[in-house]
Amino acid sequence: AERYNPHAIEPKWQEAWEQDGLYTFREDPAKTKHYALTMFPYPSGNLHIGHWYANVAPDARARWMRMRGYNVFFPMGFDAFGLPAENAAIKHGLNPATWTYSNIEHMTGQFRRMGTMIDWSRRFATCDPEYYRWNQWFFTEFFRRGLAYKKGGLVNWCPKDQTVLANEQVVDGACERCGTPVERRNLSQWYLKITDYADELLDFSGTDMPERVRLMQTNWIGKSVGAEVTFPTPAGPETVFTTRPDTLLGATFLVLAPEHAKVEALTTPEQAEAVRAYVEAAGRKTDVERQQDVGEKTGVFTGSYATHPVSGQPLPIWVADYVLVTYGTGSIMAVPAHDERDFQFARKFGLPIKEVIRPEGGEAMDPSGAETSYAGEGLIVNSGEFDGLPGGKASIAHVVERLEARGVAQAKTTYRLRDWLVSRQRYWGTPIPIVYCAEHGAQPVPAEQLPVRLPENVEFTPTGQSPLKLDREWTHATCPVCGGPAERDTDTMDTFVDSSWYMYRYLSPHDGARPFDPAHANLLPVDLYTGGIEHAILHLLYSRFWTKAMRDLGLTTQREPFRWLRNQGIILGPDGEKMSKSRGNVVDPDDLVREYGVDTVRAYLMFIAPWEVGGPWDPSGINGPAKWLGRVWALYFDAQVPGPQEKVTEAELRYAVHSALHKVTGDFERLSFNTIIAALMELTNTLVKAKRSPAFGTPAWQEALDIFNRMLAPVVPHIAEEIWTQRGGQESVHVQSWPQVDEAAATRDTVTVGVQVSGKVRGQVEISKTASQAEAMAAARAHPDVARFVEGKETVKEIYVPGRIINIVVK
Ligand code: ANZ
Repeated sequence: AERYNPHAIEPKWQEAWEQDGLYTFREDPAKTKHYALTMFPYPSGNLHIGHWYANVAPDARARWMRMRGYNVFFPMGFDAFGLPAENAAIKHGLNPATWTYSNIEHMTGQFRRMGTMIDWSRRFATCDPEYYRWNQWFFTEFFRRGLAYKKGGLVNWCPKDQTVLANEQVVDGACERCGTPVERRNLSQWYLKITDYADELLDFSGTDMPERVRLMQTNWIGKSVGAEVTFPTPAGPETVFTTRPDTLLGATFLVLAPEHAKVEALTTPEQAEAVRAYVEAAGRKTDVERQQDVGEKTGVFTGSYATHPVSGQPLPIWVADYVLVTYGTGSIMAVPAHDERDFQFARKFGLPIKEVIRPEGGEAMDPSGAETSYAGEGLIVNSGEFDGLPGGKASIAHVVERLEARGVAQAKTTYRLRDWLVSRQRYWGTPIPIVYCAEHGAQPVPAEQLPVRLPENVEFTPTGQSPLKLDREWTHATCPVCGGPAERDTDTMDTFVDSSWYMYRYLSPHDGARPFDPAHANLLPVDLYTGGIEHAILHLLYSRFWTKAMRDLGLTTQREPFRWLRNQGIILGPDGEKMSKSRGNVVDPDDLVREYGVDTVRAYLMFIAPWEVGGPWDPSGINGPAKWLGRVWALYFDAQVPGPQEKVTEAELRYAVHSALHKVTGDFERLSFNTIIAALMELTNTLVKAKRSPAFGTPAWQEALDIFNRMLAPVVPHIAEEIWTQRGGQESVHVQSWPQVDEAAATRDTVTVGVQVSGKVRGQVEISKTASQAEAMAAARAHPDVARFVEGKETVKEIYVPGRIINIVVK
């Protein structure tokens, strides 16, 4: 027979599947729906090995779900707005649209060659005006409800990309995209009110996400329960936020952020020069530098004092950059005995340290000798009427109650989460659908005038100004209220807006009347969403917010976009480093496909590592899957070698097939793709043996070939289809059902047990699972290699650990 040649079968089947519309989704009330979605790519030009790794395994699982009888919805599109298109277009002198759409065509072709069951009839790109029109529609709806608003203030500015960034796009003080340290600018920008949903976003009960993602989102939202306490000062009352109101009597000074509004008013003439110099120096530091715990604390005294609201003591007011203007109220009460930053600060500047929480049974703190603060639980001391009450982070409620009764404090919950800054000063994005009228202010563009299209002939080289400003014709608009002249907003939206709701658009990608057609809402939510973890607090948080906002607009009844989320790991270069062109360690999947064929690359990418972990690319590793498929081919198509030579019984063959089927079924369920390939390889070995055994040609043999063929279908769809057809299959193997495990055949009533003689392994015996000690010993002694070591010796002890080990100790 002919040898396995993937290049002879793969293009043929891809064409046939497409022609038959094999993967076109049709609604079917008789079946349970399954919406499987992999994060859509940015049309950068090429699918790299990471895309393959991210898409192949979810495709296998989607195919498996289909064989299990689900009506599987598996669409794909392109996340097409954003800076790379603009930068590439500037470099090549093209329009970003030209560059983007040609990449989309190329990458769709690459996806098709991957042999996925993606339904391409649902494809769209977020830069399609018929898509971004709905971004604009959402924006105007949000605006009407106060969920979108414009506000001035300090924002993050990337000097390289020449645009503002959302807080979520600043990682360690640098631009998430290009790594340039971010600057602060005072600008008026558009925000979406994600903070309205802070508490709801902390509730993960409706979505199964990896612990890591939940933790990152929880920390990002940063809910802190505490109190606000007000201190009289010469510049009026100053309120601070504290999570430890139980330490109020331990407050020995106040600290203001350098940008705090009261700094000037509180600074005495003697301190004016020092404070001015300090504030200026702090302004030159980045936020990260300021928050780093390493390095000496810095600060300066204002010369003024606040009054302690309980003790009436004067407390010096300092300015220090470890207090951030953007959190709480931008000022703190410092409790050096129980907060480490305050402790270091007090030590450095010789400020008093006063113990107010003492661990039960512990000794009093020595303020001059102590080396660190004490942040733990205990009893309140040195605090007058509060003495003896439990203190510590977990027991503030009763203290807050008392302080509230005295009118000194108020319970307060604070969040680290800030509203989502969505305006950008770049060209290639969704124009913000707002016009400004001299009389009527900011007005949303009426729905029937949407989309506000991006002007096409614009000089979009970044200048720090929105390129749309330069098109005077475009900026000119009419006020929807009075019909008078108005100016368009010239910013574009953050591209994370596009990806916040795209999973809904697949339901009706060309709907001209609404973002998506609720007639297909039964497809929601996404049942399994897969993709990288890098967007844990960007895309994955924003899309949860968007779903909740859509629900409040009455567009959906969903409260979460994804029922189940899993993240794949990363495939690294052979050097263990992240693949990148500059390192020269990039693997091109197109080259691999040309050499080995699609199915081998698919199998290898599932086999290479536990899918959720990832690992380094091993260039020689692909030979394993390549050889495996060659053996699979020979198994079905080569003539049998005459004469039985192996001892495989029908029962053993059935056991091998059904236990493998049982394992693979469970592994698909829990996304354990590498062990699926391993089990299929192992089963191949048994089948190759069985082909040269009495089991060949029996009903068990026929069953084995049929079941194995179906098991191959999700992972290596082309070779499986070829085998299926050549064996006489009429309809595609991909519309067959997943085989049923025969549980009786899948369990063996015998076990293989190792036999030791005086602790040394001498052989293995197969015995009944229910064998008695005597039966086990008899079987062991009958083994020739065991017999040699026990004969003529005195038996000291016989041990049988049922199902595991036999040990005969001799003298
Ligand atoms: C007094 C105190 C005593 C505090 C103590 C802590 C321990 P989380 O949990 O992160 O919300 N804080 C408040 N606003 C701040 C700001 N703008 N910049 C820097 N630090 C600020 O932190 C809340 C605690 O961080 C607050 O509770 C406050 O210090 C400080 F034994 O108040 B605490």
